[in-house]
Amino acid sequence: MFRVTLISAAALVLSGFAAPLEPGMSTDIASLIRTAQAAEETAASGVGTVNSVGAAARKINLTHEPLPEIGWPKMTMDFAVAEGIDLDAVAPGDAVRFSLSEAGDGSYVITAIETESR
Ligand SMILES: [Cu+2]
Repeated sequence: MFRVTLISAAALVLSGFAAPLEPGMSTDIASLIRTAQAAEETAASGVGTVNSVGAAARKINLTHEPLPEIGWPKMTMDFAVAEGIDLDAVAPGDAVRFSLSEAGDGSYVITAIETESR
């Protein structure tokens, strides 16, 4: 929902105001567009196994298979999870398929996750 809202806001800005990303464009608008573009792009998708879920902290620990799109080997690590992702739907031991987007500070955030049928 967060992602859709941002993209809609950016689309509104692009269609309703001056040409996009012109010099002199308000920093707020430029930053809104960059945020929407970042949220839109899936940097990598992969599969892994859930080790732990921190629903309150919106973190999940996964052992993921290699992610060739971003050059990562198989590893075990914590991920931040985007707003709107239901962490009650996953539990330790689940095999999952997930998507990542770059958070803008060089880290990656999970923007989609679902259990794999097996
Ligand atoms: Cu990793």
